[in-house]
Amino acid sequence: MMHLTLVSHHLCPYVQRAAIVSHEKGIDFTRVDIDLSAKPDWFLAISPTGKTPLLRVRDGEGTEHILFESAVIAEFCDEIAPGRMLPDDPLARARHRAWVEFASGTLAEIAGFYAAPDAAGYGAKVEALRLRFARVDAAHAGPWFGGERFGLVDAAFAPVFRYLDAFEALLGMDLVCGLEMLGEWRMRLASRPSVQSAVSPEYPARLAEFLRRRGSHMSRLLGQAA
Ligand SMILES: N[C@@H](CCC(=O)N[C@@H](CS)C(=O)NCC(=O)O)C(=O)O
Repeated sequence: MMHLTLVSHHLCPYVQRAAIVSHEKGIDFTRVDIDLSAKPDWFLAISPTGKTPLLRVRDGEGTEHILFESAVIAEFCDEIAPGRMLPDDPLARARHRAWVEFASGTLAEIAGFYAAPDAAGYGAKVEALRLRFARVDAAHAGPWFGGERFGLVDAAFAPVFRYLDAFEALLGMDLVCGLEMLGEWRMRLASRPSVQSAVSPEYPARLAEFLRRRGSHMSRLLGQAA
């Protein structure tokens, strides 16, 4: 019997993927949140990248194994419990992995968006993000990304869409206007229990505070909106 500890940060979107997949697969884990601005020594000693999520896996013999990279952790959680969140067909599976990677790239664009120092950089990120959302809208089958089964691509995009909820609530900004299918997928994801439980009830307030303190163009817009 394995014991899993997910080393996390309360705002980290990559951690949410691992939490969503674990919940979907009925896998129990202990969650330990750390402060990424003052990383504990024990974390730095075991983490090759210094990033969350990190999964500590204690196997049946008591030996600890360290897994890092959210996409790898999500696939591991998928593989250790019955049912599959990736398609069986190799081509479809490869395609889904590519869209998980696309979700990671979208999270990186979002980080660039909320950290953009000026209006020009901010505007460029808005355009880049709109293009990405149009791409994923065209690739999405419905009701979930790959069709009838909730999968790893759904788990990867749920944290992306959670940011959109915050941008809408705080700035009245709609980055997916006109993309009807994507809008429905997003709402379906928001009401999924695994997605809801991947963050704490304090998440929206913490994220708003984080965005306000970036010293970025978005921080200034949030200051004006307050
Ligand atoms: N490619 C990594 C990205 C993880 C990542 O960027 N985590 C952020 C928090 S959301 C982090 O730990 N940042 C701390 C740092 O870079 O020092 C993954 O998918 O797990």
